[in-house]
Order: sequence, then C-alpha cells, then structure tokens
Amino acid sequence: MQPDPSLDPATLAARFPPDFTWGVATSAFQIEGAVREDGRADSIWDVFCRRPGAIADGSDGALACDHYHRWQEDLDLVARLGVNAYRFSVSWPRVQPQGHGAWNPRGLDFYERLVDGLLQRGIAPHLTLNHWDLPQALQEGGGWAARDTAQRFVDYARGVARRLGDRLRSLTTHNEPFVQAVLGHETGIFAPGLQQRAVALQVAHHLLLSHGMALRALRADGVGCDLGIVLNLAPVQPASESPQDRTRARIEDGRLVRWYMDPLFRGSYPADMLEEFGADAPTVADGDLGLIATPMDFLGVNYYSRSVVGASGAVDPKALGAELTDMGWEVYPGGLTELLLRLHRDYPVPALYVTENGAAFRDECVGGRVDDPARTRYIARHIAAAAQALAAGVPLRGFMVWSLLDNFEWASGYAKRFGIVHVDYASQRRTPKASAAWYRDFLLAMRQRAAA
Ligand code: IFM
Repeated sequence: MQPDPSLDPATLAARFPPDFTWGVATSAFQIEGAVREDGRADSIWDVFCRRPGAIADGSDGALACDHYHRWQEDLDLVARLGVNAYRFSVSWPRVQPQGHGAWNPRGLDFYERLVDGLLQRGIAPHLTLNHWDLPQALQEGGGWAARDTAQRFVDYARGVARRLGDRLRSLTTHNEPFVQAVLGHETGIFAPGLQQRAVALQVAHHLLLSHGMALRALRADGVGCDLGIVLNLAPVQPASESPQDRTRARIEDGRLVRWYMDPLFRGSYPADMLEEFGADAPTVADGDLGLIATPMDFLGVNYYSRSVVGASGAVDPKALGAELTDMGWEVYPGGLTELLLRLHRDYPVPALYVTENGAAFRDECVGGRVDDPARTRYIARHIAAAAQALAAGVPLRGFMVWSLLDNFEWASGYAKRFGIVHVDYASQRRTPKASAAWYRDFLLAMRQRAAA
C-alpha cells in the first residue's frame, strides 16, 4: 500500500496550533498493580475479577504493569515521546480506602510523587478522579446507586484537590459515566456486575449529580485548574433511511449521547428518553439538574468508533466491510470529525479534548521491535480527523492517545493491547512500538514548527 502523504508527521503537524495539548492516557486500575500495598483497600474491580468467568483470561489487576513501582521509568517513557500532557487517574481506595473518613497518606504520597515527577519532566498532569475503581466498602453501602455516594465523591474530590490541585492542569470528575452505569449495572459485563436498567439509570444520575456537586465544591475551595468530565461518545447512524432504522438510531443516540450531554449542557434529560425509559427513569430531586449543569471548563471525549443501528439493534461491525481492530471495533476516523462538529453545533461546550483515542491490535515483539502499522495508521488518521474538526471551528484543545502502555483491558484481561509501548508481562519489560516512534516524530514536527 502507498503511504498516505496526508499522514506524514510534518504535514499533519502543520494543521494544529503550537499550543495544542498532546498527551497519552492511562488509568490507575489498568496499570498500577500493588493492589494490596501501602494501605490500599479493594475496589469493585478487585472484587469483580474474583468472580469466575468475569474476565476473559481469568486475570486481575494485582500486578498489571507494576506501574506503582515503575512509575519513574514510565514517566521517562512519556517524556521521551515529547508529549506535553499525561492523563492518569487516582485510585480512590488507595487514597481513602473505605471511600469516606480516614485518608491514606502513603496513597496520596504516591500521586504527589507522580505529579511532581511529571512537572519535573515538563509534562502537564491531567488527573481523573473516577476511572471506575470505586472503593468496595462504598459498593457495600449501595455504590453509585446510593445517593450518599455522590457526597462521598465530593469529599474525595476535595481531599485530592487539597493535596494536588495547585499542580494540576486539569481535573476530570468521571471517566465514561455511560460505561460505569450501563456496562456495570445493566448488562453486568463490568464491575460491579449488576443487571437492572433502573439501577443503571439511577447510577448515571448520581454520577452526573456528583460531578456537578464536586465542581461547585472545588471552585468554592479555590481550585484553579480546569474542571470537566469525560464521556465516551460516538456518532450513532441508522443502518438505512427506513423510518424503523432511523427511530432506533435516535433512541440509541439518546441512550449514549443525549442522556449525558443534555443534562450537562442544557439542564434537562431528553423528553423522548424519559418516555422511552418509563418507570426505569431515575429519581431526580429538586435542584439536581441545576447542579449537574454547573458550567465546566472542558468536555473530554473518548472516541474509538461509530455505532450503526438498525431496527433490531446494533449492526455487527463485521457486516460493514471496513477494517476492524482486535476489539472488533470498526476503524472509522470520519466519525470523530462528525461527532466533534455535532457536539459543537448542538451544545455550548466551551472547550473539547479528545481524551482517548487508540486501538488494540495483535502485536508481536520480534527481536526487541514491535511493528504496528495498523495502530500507527489508526492514530494518524484520527489526528487528521481531529484537524478537520478544528479547521471547521470546533474549540478542540487537545488529543490524548489511549494508551501509553499495554494494560489490563477490563473484562478482556491482558490479551487486548492498546499501548503504543509494548509490555511483556512476564518480565515487565517495556518496548516502544513503531506507533510510539511515529507519535514522537509527529510531536517533534510540532515543536519544530513552533520554534520556526
Ligand atoms: O481501556 C479503556 C479505558 O479504560 C476507557 N475507555 C476505553 C478504553 C478501551 O476500551
């Protein structure tokens, strides 16, 4: 295949402003390991991993990438890429083991070392508070289905910000509330593994509510970094122009996109979805919607693929005839442009970041090298799609690749590799893949342009 000149690093770099944020992303449970060290307690994912059959390869987060011990080496890898941002998450049960009350100083110390280590390397820290690993102790009191968890989250947010807030570039409340609510409480394929739609919708409401409450508390405390939330979004397209397909696609768009975007940016749940959910719709107290719509500084978007929907549900991506990743997700870069344009058109979003984009492919480490042209192409094409949205006026401020390292891919275990750095789990040896070299070259081209 001929190389695509529009994906050449220098050509692509010319399409972005010099102050654009470029990063790589990870999350605590997926990389840290050390789950029983230095006072950390169980999260819902530790418990879920013990459930027979829950994780495809029977694995867990006990060791993961051993990042808790290898964080300096990992930050050196981040620095060598030439990014100016690193997105990571704090493990709540590491810093406040029971989810309320006593703090664990050794846990907070770890994140302080990490944040300072980033700053020493000239990399801006972008911290996420909740990337799914709720303390198990809170789950035993009802988890996110219990309204009280929202207040516990506010206290947690304030405690973390008190210690680190002065050094962060941004603070994200939740990563992907849809996934936590629906996969965790409706389909049950993620922790805590419950299967009730009404519970999932109440969970989603409490996640959104706690986001708004936390934003207000953090601002009242004088936290100066940017505050926002990260949603997993996709354009939802009808399989055909038939009224049945279009109706179903609109419902799926309501479930995935509007159920979160409308309350966050318009202060209301979409009327058609309230009707669709009927008795399963959540209990909403007076004032909740005002809190949820508290203005934020940025919205993070995690984009991997589009969703095509027919009258009877999601169309199997295999039927679409396009390239698929190892997750079975269709490679569809144009969907990122479409999505960003739509968010900008339909909602008053002040600033947007692509907080995750990347792909799992089957990699092999041969002679100390990992050649991953499919991932390189995937990332480059999505950066090009982001450039297109930027050129059309979308206030896009940054792009972060998922992920720095191969890691624990939740219910799929370790078999699905999203990293631009390969991890040999037996030796914990890190090997930057060809995609990492491409990203480094691209970022070098960005810096050369800025200096010119
Ligand atoms: O690994 C996950 C991440 O934790 C959240 N967003 C999607 C990624 C790939 O599935």
